[in-house]
Amino acid sequence: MLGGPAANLKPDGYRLKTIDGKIVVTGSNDRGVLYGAFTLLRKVAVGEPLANLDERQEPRVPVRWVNHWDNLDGSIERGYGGRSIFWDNGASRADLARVNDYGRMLASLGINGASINNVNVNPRILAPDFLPEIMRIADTLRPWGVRTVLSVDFGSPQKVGGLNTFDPLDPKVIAWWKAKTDEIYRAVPDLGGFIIKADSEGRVGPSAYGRTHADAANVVARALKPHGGLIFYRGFVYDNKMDWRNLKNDRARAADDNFRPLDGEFDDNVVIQIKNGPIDFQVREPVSPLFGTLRKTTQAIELQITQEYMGQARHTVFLVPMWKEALDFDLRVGGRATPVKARVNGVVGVSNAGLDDNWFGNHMSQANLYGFGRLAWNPDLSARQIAEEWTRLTFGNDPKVVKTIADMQLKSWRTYEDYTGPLGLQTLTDIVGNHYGVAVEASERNGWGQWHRADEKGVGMDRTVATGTGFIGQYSPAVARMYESVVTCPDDLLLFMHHVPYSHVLHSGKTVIQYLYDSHYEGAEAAGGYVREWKSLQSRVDERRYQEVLMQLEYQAGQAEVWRDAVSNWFLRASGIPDAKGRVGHYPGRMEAESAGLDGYKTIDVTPWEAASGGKAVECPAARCVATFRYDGAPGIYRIRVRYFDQSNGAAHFRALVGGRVLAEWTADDRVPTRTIDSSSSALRAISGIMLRPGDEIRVEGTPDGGETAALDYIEVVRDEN
Ligand code: GCW
Repeated sequence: MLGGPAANLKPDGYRLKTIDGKIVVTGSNDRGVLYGAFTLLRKVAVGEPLANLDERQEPRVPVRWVNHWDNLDGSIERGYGGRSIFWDNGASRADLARVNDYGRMLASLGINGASINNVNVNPRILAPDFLPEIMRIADTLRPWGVRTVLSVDFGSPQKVGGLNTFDPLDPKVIAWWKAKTDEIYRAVPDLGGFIIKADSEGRVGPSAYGRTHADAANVVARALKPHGGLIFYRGFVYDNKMDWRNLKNDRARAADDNFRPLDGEFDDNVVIQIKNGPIDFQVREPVSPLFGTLRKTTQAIELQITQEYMGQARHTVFLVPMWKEALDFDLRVGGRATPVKARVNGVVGVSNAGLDDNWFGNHMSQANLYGFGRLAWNPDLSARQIAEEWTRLTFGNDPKVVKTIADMQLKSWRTYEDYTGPLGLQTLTDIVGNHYGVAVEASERNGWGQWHRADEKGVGMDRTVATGTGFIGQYSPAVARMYESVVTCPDDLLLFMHHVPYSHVLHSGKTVIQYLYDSHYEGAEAAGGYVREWKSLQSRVDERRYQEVLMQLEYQAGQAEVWRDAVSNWFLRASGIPDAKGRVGHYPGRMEAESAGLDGYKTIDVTPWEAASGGKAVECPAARCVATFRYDGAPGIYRIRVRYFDQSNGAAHFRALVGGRVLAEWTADDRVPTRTIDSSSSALRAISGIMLRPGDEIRVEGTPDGGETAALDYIEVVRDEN
């Protein structure tokens, strides 16, 4: 039964109450009633008792939005779940059924707005003839209480308006924004507002006219004001052509340096949208100091649901524990308890769901949208509660399933950090390329400012006030004191804040270099453990999803080894300090392809060298090539692991044989973000239960296809655990 408006509830709040055996849902507005109904459904699904319900729920913040980085051609920037649900070929998608489903999913989480186009804006979004396309999408989202929001280009007055300027103080420009905004609101009266990325990564902004971000935000804010619209102006402003040789330069400073002087100059419907960390959605960052700096400006936190630097939905990484750390972080403003969650009026998530059945390209990644919505509503929920709820709603209430999946999700961020960038190194990925595979030096010696400054003596960015970039001084005195000293700086952020020798001893008692080795082995081991844990759920999870998740986890475990070997070898070479446990550089059972008998295959150097074992691989320049390995170990039953390369520009074919008998054949047709032989294309095929005797010949045959050269890295003969 649905009741009418309830008094004393914040907008979107609701109440659930059992009265005379009936459940009454009352809401402060339509949305509240809808949210109450969804909460009731959730309670039914997870098996909560309904007999004596009496619950009031109110959202912590009024703005709970998702952002999409969808391009009008249907592609998605940093999207891993297929093509856009909104756009296709320059117009709204003919069939918007998935937008309707998406709106329902958002409503079930209490999310009340969605921006539907990339912050790297195609200015056509504001062209007069494009308005019907926006209306179709807004009409589809509206029944779910989801307001449509548009990303707009700050140069629009010139690019679509035909003016000769976009100077925010020019009366023609002011009039243009007003007229354009009025026109949009006539078509979409409940539009949430606009998002602007200006003066950032090649987008135009107020700097073109020597104006400030406040001038820029306010001109748009004033056009939105009569309609109740908000402008979300992104704090993600930095110089991507910074001189890396200057040790005082620091991208982490940028947001605070840019916006601190403007506090108090923004109109009241301007919201500064600040990424959780000062760099860019890395696996570990401190919170942005800007959350503490702005006192007279409304702010929102921007979290990234899409797993750009977090394994791109090929790795299971549950982000709720990370987001909670950011939301709970105490900024100590004015010496008083000031958690980030108390400073923000909005929580925004970069969602990038796509047309794939599972929305994100990986079943487990859906938990991140779920968790985002739940935290946006109530940041005090525990990560475990969210993980368990999601698992129950997604895979059912079998206690073993719930525990196994929730446990895996809850440790997955730490695991990923362990093998991709511990101690505050940030994600050691290819930051100038696909942001996916490992490339330790990709962040150095360029203008992007994601430096970690590793050399033969030490590692880490000195961001101290005393000797470094001064970034730490942007925090309140209490927080700055904690980070400024290596004695009190937490190990997890040590290399984000300090440059130390490899022999520096952490609070844990380990040296930095040994921690780097150990964490990579532990992370890879944990990723391998997920496969075993998942296998214990066979027949408890439906077969299709069981197999799909199994494949994903096996792949992740294989990639974790690539990361482990690449990062640990890179630091071994840089530091010259061996692994105290003797693992790095020693791989029992491994036989390099470049040392095998090669028929047709040619040895090549791989770039970066750490992406392949021994820095080399073999590739096939002919129609078919063969690599022959001789087994010399003890007789027994073994697993043969073939590490090969699977790029996106072909589907090479492989066969593995022992003594002329075919053990396995496969086609390398995985979806990976690279066309070259590197860590992103590194792939693993494991063949179990193989009887081997000394002197046996193991042959791997490769047949290239398209641009893919059937390249091989190594094979490993290991004891079979099955
Ligand atoms: O993390 C970076 C991404 C860009 C993105 C940018 C931003 C939309 O690599 O793809 O652009 O951040 O947040 O604006």
